[in-house]
Amino acid sequence: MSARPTVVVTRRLPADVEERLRALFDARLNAQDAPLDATALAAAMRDADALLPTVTDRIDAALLGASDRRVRIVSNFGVGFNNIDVAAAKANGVVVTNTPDVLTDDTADLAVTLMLMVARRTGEGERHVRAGQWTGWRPTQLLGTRVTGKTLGLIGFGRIGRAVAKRARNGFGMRVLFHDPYTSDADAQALGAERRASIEEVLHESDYGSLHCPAPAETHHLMNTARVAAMRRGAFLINTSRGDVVDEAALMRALLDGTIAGAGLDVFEREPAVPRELAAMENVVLLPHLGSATEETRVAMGNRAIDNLAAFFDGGAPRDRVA
Ligand code: 8YV
Repeated sequence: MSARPTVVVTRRLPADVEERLRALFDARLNAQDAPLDATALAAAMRDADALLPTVTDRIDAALLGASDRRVRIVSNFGVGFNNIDVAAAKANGVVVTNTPDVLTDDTADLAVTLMLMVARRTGEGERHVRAGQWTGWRPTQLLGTRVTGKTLGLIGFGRIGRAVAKRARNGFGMRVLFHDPYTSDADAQALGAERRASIEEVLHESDYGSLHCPAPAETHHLMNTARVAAMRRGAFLINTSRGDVVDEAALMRALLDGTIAGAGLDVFEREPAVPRELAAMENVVLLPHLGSATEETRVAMGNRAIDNLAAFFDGGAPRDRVA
């Protein structure tokens, strides 16, 4: 690496990651952890060689196409990169990288957590105990739905979808169905998962539906009114992908009128806003985008983002280039 490149880091990262950033680069860290507003992002694009953003930063065509832009690489902290206009990055010769692999297991664990929580009504139970309302054990109290041996339908069978399949098959003896136009049958057979030709077929046969697709424009509202209605009555929807893959209004209607039994959501259409009607429902579990939120994974994500920057500034090819 020649002169130390200037890297703007938009949010606080684990201490070890910030230390490595400081050691390698002229790192502009965000000690306050307040999201950068549009003016601050524009200044960063102008004054730095690289940007290390997160899901809370929208890196749009105006930023990427600005005539005074100095940033040459956007090293996203996250596997999903729907916060970045990748087409505009390509058009303007800006390299974009992400952080795959390192968060696969933790995100799969969280999808399973949501499935168990919503099926077994653990959120309701916990609220009940904490509120001091528990008056004693009863045979009919808070009866949930069994997970073991049921059918799980995965929409998307990439790294995270496959990790969920493994847990569901090996841990809970579930039958696993999936729809994914980009996965080979060999991958599926090794995990004992069965392909279906359409999303509707998967949903129609599944007790639990879990979303593991990326979030480009094509998957916006993939779970629309019709697809939610294609789910079994009594089924549960789990989302750890991106909020806008689900039409939240359609989902709320289906939850209210009993079209489906419940939902476990880690992501929302307009984060951090969560509709009040949704928050008032007992048959949903709501988490604040925790998929990759373990100490181990957030450090690994930071290191992966740094590795991508280091490779770029060393004149090599960043391992996780997506644009
Ligand atoms: C992160 C994620 O919390 O990697 C992703 O795509 O959604 C999460 O792991 C978030 O993206 C951090 O920027």
